[in-house]
Amino acid sequence: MYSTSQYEILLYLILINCSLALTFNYDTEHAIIFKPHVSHNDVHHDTDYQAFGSSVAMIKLNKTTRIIVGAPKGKSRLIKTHQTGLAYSCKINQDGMTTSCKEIRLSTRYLGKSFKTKHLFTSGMNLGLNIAVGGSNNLLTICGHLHNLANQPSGICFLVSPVNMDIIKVLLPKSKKLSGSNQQKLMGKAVHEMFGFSSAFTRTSNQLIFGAPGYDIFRGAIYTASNINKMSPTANISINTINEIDQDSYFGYSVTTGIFFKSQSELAVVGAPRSHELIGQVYIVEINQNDLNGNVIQIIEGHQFGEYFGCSMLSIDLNNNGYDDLLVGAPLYMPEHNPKGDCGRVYIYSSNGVHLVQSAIIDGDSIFGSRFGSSLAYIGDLDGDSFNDIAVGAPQENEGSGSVYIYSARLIKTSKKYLQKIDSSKSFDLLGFGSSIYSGIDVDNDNCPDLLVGSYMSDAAVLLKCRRNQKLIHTT
Ligand SMILES: [Ca+2]
Ligand SMILES: [Ca+2]
Ligand SMILES: [Ca+2]
Repeated sequence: MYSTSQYEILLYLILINCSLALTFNYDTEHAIIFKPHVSHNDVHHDTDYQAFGSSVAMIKLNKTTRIIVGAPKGKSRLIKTHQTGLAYSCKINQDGMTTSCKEIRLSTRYLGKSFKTKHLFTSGMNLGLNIAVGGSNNLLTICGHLHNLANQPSGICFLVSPVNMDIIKVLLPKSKKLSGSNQQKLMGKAVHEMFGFSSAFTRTSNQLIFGAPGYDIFRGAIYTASNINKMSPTANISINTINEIDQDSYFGYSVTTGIFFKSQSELAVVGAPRSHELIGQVYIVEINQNDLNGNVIQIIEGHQFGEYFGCSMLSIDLNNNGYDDLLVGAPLYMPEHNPKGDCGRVYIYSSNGVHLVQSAIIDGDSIFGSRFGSSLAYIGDLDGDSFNDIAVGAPQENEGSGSVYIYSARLIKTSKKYLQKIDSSKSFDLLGFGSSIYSGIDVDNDNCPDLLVGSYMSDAAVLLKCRRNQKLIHTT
């Protein structure tokens, strides 16, 4: 037993080390799971794998949230061409627990006679593998990077109004001759340009950046579409390449944009995970609306042969210094102590106003085969310290079930410990959980953004609601 004075000292020690704080985490017990719609009259069968969850997004219209899920291997009920892929719009039913997902009926009525429907949708185009949300009107891009018509580079994206799901613009790569032929060949096989494999809306102007990692035998390129708000079914599109990049670099595998430097201009960030002899590179380039070689502002090199540096990226101000920081995923990174490989890692670069310099590294639990860093997302401020926080996907962790790690950005530099790990093998028994992540939208209007996670190997997407959590936290 403690004497009174001893008890007071003990209580004092507890109080100086801990404080009562309002924190948040994600509620795995009441997760809401979305699956693609399958009806008895349908051409679908339960066994038809759709890769539903390869991409996820949310759009808030008034107070209602649309959950968007891409299924690039699915068969469209609305488009007669075999297996184009598709995107679903999902909702939570009134009971608050069950869900329904319907194919997004992409309407071509706005396009008039500019395009024939049969030319817009081609078999095996992987529609829905890449979905992005942005622009001043919260528009949606849905891409099919393997869309293919004769004598045309491959890939197509649709700019879609989320209100009525009309296609308001068709975005196509430029039909221009490359080294004498549009039909590029490698080892006797045609090589796709893969326009729309990645895409990003600019924040400060109404432009779109698209990655085309297959361009010129996988040298890769980016395209910029301007005037996306103009009432026209097409956009001005320009291509930017980088002269120094070798073939097979996959420049354009991932794209994002950010304001990193004192100039305050918004720059494009382009991942090239196979460049520099498989070390991988990330290029910071000016967004250019002329068909030019890109003006490179900074190149960030990968660190390890084959780590797939630049596979995923996220640009967000983590340290509140007014400049965006850059997170770069390297999901095939192999630590020295675990030579089995594919543990994955995320590198964080912060700006001093002039350059981006490496400021931290996160590894998750460094589990063999987990592919930590395959996906990255901004999640808002989860722990209430006024710094932005992040989620990192490790979709192959625990023999393919997958996990999502939640980090407080402020704590990354010092502890590297995550706030929460959402482990599919413990909570949902889904496969490929964490292949895609989207947040920043508050679905249930409780002032805390909720988390949507794709689980493409199980044809599922999981909505995890943010939950208030009052507890003692250590402050020293
Ligand atoms: Ca910053
Ligand atoms: Ca925070
Ligand atoms: Ca919420």
